[in-house]
Amino acid sequence: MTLRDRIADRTCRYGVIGMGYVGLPLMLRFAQSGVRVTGFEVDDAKVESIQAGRSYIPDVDDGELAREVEAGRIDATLDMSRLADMDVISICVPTPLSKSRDPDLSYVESALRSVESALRPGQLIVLESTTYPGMTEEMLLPRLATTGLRVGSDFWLAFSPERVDPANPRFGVRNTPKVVGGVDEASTEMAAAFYRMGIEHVHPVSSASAAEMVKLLENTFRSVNIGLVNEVALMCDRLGLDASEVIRAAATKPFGFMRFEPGPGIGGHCIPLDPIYLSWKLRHLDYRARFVELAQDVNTAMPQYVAERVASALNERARSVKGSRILVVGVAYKPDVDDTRESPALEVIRLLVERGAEVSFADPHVETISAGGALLERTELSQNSLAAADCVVVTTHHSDIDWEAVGLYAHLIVDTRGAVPKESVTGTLLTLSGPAYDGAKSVAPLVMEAAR
Ligand code: SAJ
Repeated sequence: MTLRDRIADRTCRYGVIGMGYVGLPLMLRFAQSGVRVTGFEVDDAKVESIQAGRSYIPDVDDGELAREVEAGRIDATLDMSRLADMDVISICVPTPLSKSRDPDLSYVESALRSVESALRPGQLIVLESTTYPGMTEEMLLPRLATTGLRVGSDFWLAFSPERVDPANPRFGVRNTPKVVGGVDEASTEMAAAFYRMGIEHVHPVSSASAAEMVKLLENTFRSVNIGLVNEVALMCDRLGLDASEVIRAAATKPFGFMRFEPGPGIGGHCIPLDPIYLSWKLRHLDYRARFVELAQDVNTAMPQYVAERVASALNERARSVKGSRILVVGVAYKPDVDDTRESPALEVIRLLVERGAEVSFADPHVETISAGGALLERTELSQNSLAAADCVVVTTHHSDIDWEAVGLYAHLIVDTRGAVPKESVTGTLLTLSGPAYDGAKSVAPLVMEAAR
């Protein structure tokens, strides 16, 4: 039977290297579409968890996973030699940045060594890890070709960007269109045929490099637009305007505008890193990706701006940062996730600790963080913890936080997310830009009376 036949009758064996926030949802999706899936890992805790039907990814439901494990459609292993039994292999390992902010391809290298030694005729290999345009063709193909097998006939090789959006209630693997691009036409077709088994819409492009560039465009688009609105906040502050009000009003335009929100910087595993893969590659082609680099400059400078805004807010109340008790509310990199990777809140905390503040944090999704070299346990968000703080800094606007209570009990708030409703504020509120709002001089007396 050919691979096309095995795809057509869903008897193909599917291997996913890397059971993380990309690999595990992919495994579940294809198991639920009737394919036998094996997860390959270097972390035995993950293997044990999957074998026990327990998910460690919030977007992957335990019950659904357990059903597929019990049905024998999902298993997991540390044994990379079993890749030889797979007909299709997706590589879903991290592609972080090195300390020198260059692409760190060590995880892909490691996975590639395993794939190379297991490669046999009839296999489709797909890289899903975000990388620079050209990597599949320039690095993976030559290595796999050393086996003597011919791409496009003995085996197939493609790139397909992951489009996982953690905590997104609407879009998951099944209904997020999947872009695929092969190193040749046969590989594109084979990859498209495979992904169509579990994903509603597959969008083939002409090459693996095009598919790699699609992903980088998507995330650079976000990074640049977030950088733009962050700069709008810096400009509005100098103009004495509230950037959120301006952006909210601009967003009433029903065409030709797309709303982004200023914040304390950008976090997560995609947006802060992916654009750097693009600028890194273009530098090797003697081209400076100016928008990418400018957006990085603006976005990475936001935590410093927030720390300075806190310092001047305290100064207005004759307090120095040094010795002030500061409660940071929300440390995950975006709302309603428990992930703190690259979270700008951690940089804000580090900067405030560096200035001598006594910093604590509250976040219903995160129990401990390492910031400024210390391990911090979370503080419960309560009337007492809010009232005890000289300044409350809002850095992540989780939907399950009582923002009215923050407005009611905090004396001084620097809200970088526009999360605290003004009408609830009894003390002083600063957003990312514009003048302070003094709740004590407005409706607040009634609210304060009610709170007593
Ligand atoms: N952010 C802002 N202002 C905004 C939007 C985001 O400051 O207007 C910040 C967030 O707080 C966060 C960072 O940027 O710290 C990244 O936010 P994100 O919404 O882009 O969230 P991610 O990193 O989970 O991005 C994922 C991406 N998915 C993949 O790369 C596969 C991205 O492509 C999605 O567009 C994004 O989810 C999404 O749609 O939410």
